[in-house]
Amino acid sequence: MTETAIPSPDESRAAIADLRLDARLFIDGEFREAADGARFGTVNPATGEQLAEVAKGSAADVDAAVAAARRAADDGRWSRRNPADRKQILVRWADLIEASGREIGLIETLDAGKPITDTVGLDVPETANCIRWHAEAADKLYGQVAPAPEGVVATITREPLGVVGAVIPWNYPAQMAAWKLGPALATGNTVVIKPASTTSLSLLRIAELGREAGIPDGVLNVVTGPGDVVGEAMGRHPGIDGLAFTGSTEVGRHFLTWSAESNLKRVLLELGGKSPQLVFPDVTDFASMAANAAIAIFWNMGENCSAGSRLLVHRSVKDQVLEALKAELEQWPVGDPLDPATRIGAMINRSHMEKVLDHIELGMGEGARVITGGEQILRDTGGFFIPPTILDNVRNDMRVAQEEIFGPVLSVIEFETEEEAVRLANDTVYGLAASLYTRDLNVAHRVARDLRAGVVGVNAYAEGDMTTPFGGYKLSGFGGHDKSVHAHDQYTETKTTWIQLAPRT
Ligand code: TAP
Repeated sequence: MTETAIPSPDESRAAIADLRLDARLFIDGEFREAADGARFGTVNPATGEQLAEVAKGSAADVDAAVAAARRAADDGRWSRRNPADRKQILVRWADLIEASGREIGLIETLDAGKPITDTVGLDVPETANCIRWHAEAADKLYGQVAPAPEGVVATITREPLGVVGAVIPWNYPAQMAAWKLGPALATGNTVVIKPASTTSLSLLRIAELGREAGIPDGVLNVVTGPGDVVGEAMGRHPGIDGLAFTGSTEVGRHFLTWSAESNLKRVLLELGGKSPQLVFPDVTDFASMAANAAIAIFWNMGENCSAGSRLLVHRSVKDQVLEALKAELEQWPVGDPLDPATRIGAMINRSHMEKVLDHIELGMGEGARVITGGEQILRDTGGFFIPPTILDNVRNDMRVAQEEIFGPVLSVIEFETEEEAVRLANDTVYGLAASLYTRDLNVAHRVARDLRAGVVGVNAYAEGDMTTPFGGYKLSGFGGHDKSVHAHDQYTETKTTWIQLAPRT
């Protein structure tokens, strides 16, 4: 992986002047307007100004994309291709994405308000890395031969589902696309993918690079447009064999219903969270703990499904923990996402910012005390900025401790015993991630085992890497995992072939 230098604000501004944003649908290898010619405007959340006019797809466009994907699935132009060729094309695609790191990162920063240091330095490299990782597995995963009786050869092989639909969120637009596209394409599926309406642009550029890399027409199709139109049409479509969704639990449930009411397509859901961070009394390196805890909740403006939004702290160390967190936050400047020093950019849009501010008010009404942040700042920019906010005196039964806020808001809750900490941590409808801080190996292993969460970090905020699966328990997920070879399983069917051999004559 080559490292891309983060552009200076002047370099970014010069690049913006040269940006070519194609905001049309990408179907059957070409850009085209929506069937009815409709478009919708998107806004740069750091300035409140209009950024682009994006094609507003409809059910007719979903039909066209699924038809193209179906033709490509049926004629085997991708699924029956030598897996080594598929690998080569996808690796080339990853290389092109990496080489366009500054451009794609800039697009995401403008579209989503994310700091340029994160988009260019993390999100785009991770997008390329994800596609490359799955591509490289394409010609390395074997089928099985079953221990069948004499005279029989029984093989167990994996075959692509066919046409995969993906509906993805706005918080990591390119990366979430890669988490679906990498394994779905590496295993030979064709795909129809819908980005979030607020953040369609980077995926369209990535799809264009896919064509340049040699992905055949019809194999990768992008339909932009509103979730309740395009997303629902995909969820109900009889021509889609599997549907991978990342977003809210509420919308995720609909996909299960639509699957049940249509063709029983396989549904994979990666949903919300209210993840706990547990700090035990034997912690001594408060600075390191606070640095990790801050990343867990404030990275990406807290717009992160695995955000560690509940800090469960042993009563005896609470003061030190809060002091360390306040000191850590001095290194988290909020502001212009184009400034490489910025660590907290803008919230995705005005309505989401208002929802987050309402939650802060709600928490105060429930008895919480704001010890830092709590209000919109930088109003004169026209953008939607909320600084890191810490709410003290929270009880786990308050709404701020139970509802996913999806913003830079940390609720601090005290505990006395290990049992109580585990009980509070698990007292949530979600179960995506958790982190715990202790120097005692016994506590670490006991608690990690007791936590009902799909990803547990010990002495770190950790989601693992491409080699480890990502997904949640309870209302945080359903049907499978993103990343690792586990993701390959979910985009494939299992086939048994039972071959009866004639006896030797
Ligand atoms: P969702 O509404 O769930 O949006 C996620 C994706 O689903 C987007 O592509 C969206 O399209 C689409 N969608 C929306 N309504 C749909 C519908 N009725 N039928 C089919 N597809 C639909 O999430 P959001 O509005 O972006 O955020 C709401 C909350 O969801 C957040 O506050 C947060 O709690 C949670 N969320 C979680 C995650 C993760 S990573 N788990 C990510 C984002 C949001 P449009 O963009 O066109 O609406």
